[in-house]
Amino acid sequence: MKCRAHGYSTLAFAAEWGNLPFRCFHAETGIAMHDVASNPGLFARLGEVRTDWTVEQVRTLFALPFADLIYHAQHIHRQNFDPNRVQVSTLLSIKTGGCPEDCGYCSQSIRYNTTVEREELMELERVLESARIAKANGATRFCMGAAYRSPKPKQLAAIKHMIAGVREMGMETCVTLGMLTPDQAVELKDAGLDYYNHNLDTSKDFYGKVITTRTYQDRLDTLEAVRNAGINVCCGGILGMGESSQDRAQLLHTLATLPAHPESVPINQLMQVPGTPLFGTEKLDALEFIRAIAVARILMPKSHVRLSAGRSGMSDETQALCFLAGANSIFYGDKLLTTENPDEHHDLGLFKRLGIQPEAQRDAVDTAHARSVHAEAAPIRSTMALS
Ligand code: SAM
Ligand code: DTB
Ligand code: SF4
Repeated sequence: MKCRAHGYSTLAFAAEWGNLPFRCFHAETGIAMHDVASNPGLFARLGEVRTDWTVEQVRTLFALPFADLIYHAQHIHRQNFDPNRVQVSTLLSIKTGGCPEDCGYCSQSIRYNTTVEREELMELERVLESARIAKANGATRFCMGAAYRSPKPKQLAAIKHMIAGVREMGMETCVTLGMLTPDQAVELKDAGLDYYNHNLDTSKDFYGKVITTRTYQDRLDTLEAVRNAGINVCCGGILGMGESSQDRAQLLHTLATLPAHPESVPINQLMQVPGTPLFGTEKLDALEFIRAIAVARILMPKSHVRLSAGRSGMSDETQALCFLAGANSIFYGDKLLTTENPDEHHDLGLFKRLGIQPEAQRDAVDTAHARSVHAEAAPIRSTMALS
């Protein structure tokens, strides 16, 4: 690396940068040379897909001046993706409410007095009808969520039919059903499942303040089972639950130091549900949320970072900054699982104003194993009804 202004090599610069009168930037990467010099283990390796990040490095990224952070995130984003394409998923709650777990944010736990009514597992035909509509509206992935601690054999059998049916329509499939055993993960893979969503939710340290009925290790075990079964991993968390900036750094650090990066990283903003313990939590500064998106993009350069729950409470400008920071996936449709999402009309308008096109389905979905999906960036060809 050579400084554009001074022609110093990184090493010479490292020795002398303290004497220079202004910041120098590397000609190709735009990285500030004093950053490289003071933290070569971090900045000299930006853009590399790596799983050996330290928490200190993650905190250093969070602490960058906002413009520098966004610059790095956007640079890395462009190395791996078309910056004007966003992947579109649609979400359906196939089994709502009555969940025995105590997740402090959740509308569906039986422990909290929310307005969500308990429903049985949805009939296959109703699920497929929703999937048809989602596909007609331009979604390329259909995500089915169930309020389970973990699925029972009979439930899994029914859900496998749903997966097969949605896949037959030519959409990618994703389910989130709680904890899985390794055998259940293999069963889902055999049914044609492309992605399994299972979030870490927050840092290991803060976790106990949000959930007591399953451990952080339980979550890591399920992620391992999913990965070993050859299913793409969708794993992220929730911000704005009252966690500290250190917790946000730790969450992203844990995600980025898994044996392989999740293919999809949903970053949710807490949807505050009356009746849940986390209702009334102080709202997270939007700039902190955008920072977290940018850091996720830098740490996991080839993963899709999903701007997930919480968009209905964000301004268009905040969402635009999230896309600029490297978010390239959303949930499309006016309902998440039980809470609201921006209506389709609004999202279409936002995409149009930002010049964003929906991403076409990846060709690689048939050979869904993580590394193969990551081998190439998504094809830039939209088959979607949206424009
Ligand atoms: N019951 C399964 C489980 O928890 O593993 C799957 C469904 S659960 C609703 C999926 C994820 O949605 C949670 O792990 C959490 O990250 C996210 N989520 C749930 N309620 C939320 C809320 N109120 N705000 C933001 N994200 C939420
Ligand atoms: C994820 O990370 N976010 C989605 C999906 N995975 C399943 C769920 C968001 C749920 C928001 C609250 C609700 O609608 O109940
Ligand atoms: Fe149950 Fe999932 Fe809600 Fe936790 S997040 S209470 S496991 S539905």
